[in-house]
Amino acid sequence: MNTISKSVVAVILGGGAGSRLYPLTASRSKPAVPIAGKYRLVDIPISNCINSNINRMFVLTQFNSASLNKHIKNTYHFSAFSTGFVDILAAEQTPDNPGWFQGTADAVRQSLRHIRNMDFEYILILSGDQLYQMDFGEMMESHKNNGADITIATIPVDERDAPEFGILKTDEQSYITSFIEKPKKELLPEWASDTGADMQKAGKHYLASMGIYIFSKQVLYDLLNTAHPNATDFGKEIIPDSISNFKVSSFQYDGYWTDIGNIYSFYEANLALTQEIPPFNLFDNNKTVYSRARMLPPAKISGTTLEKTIIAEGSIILASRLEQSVVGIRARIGHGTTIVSTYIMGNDYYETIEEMAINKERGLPMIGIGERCYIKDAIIDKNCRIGNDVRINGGKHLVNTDHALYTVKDGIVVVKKQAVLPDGFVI
Ligand code: ADQ
Ligand code: ADP
Repeated sequence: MNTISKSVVAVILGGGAGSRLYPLTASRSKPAVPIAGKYRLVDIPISNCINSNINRMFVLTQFNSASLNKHIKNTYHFSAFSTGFVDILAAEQTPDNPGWFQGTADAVRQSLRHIRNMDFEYILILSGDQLYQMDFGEMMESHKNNGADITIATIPVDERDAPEFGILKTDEQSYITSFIEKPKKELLPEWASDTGADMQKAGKHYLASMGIYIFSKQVLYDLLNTAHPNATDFGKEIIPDSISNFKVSSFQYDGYWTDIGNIYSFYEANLALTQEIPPFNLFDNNKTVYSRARMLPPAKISGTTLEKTIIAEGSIILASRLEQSVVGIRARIGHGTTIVSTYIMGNDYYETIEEMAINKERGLPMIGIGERCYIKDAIIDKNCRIGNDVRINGGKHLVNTDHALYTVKDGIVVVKKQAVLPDGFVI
């Protein structure tokens, strides 16, 4: 075990009530939401940890869904000679705590009883809904070299994004001198920083917290248990209150990093993977994104024009055209169908020929997407049955709605898990 894996334990914040990613989180916890055709959200922070030689991880989640358990159990195996593990800690009722995690700080506080007996010096706290590839070793070095109590990873952002984040200012030594959580637009002028010539040119004048923190162990205990025993949030309470009492340092990051916490940003980040040179690189020898090895057959495609499209293994595609789309594992798409700017999550299983025949008699469409459909600006959750001649025309002209079979959010149509859309259905 090298020094970083000995000294650091990572805590991945797997999500609160999960309402921002609804309906994808209707039946699964947020870390289990499928991304990029074959991964789950939680694979991103876990892979970043593994690639940074951090192999002790806790995933904090509000509820312990079957898909999250299965995924973690089947994916992250460490050898008997390693101390590595990925453990899920779901909010639990105890005699002195009746409820769920009240917020990020409360989630970590409640989990400390599981973590405290372990041997470590630093806790790395990560969000579960961000897409990025970062070497935490460099951040750890900076924390130690600066003699910091807390280090926050930061990234320059522009005026449009700044109100969504914690914004901070630093001195010449990169110590944080002030912090405001999600400032109103009117307040922004007084929060501008010198972010460097390139960033200024791109209009990125504000230094935002990435919600990635390193705490020295005792500092975190003191803050959560002694100084702020009732604080529920890092961004709203713990971090702003620490600035004047502790050495809080900024570690500025300049790679690709994006928040995928709501339907639109989740959709955009998935589709961005189809670009010729995507900002998030799945094809990197040194930064593997780990996921469950499924032993699926290769994708089988016939008669389809493919334009900027990712197709996961195990798919059977007979469609006419797929454009700027991500097609997940075991997806099935029928003849004559066109799919544009859509993320199809795929399926958990195949139907047999006999099952398809029985379902056809009953008038139930096959699992997957039928013939002559047109689907644009949509997310199709797992195991949907979309019949023939279905038309889903997403876009800003649609108003936000929540229907039994689908939800519309910011112009994106999300077809719910296992939904059955009969032949000729139109959205
Ligand atoms: P937000 O992302 O808005 O801002 P928050 O909603 O607290 O903050 O979520 C942080 C992470 O914790 C997310 O991954 C979320 O899913 C998870 N989480 C939230 N509540 C939880 C709970 N009760 N139990 C377990 N996990 C929970 C934060 C910071 C900002 C910073 C941005 C960067 O507060 O300062 O700029 O992150 O994205
Ligand atoms: P075993 O693997 O002996 O059956 P458990 O089922 O109790 O043990 O542990 C499951 C996982 O928990 C293992 O992968 C192990 O690495 C991990 N683990 C080890 N120490 C701790 C700890 N202190 N807290 C939480 N999980 C731990």
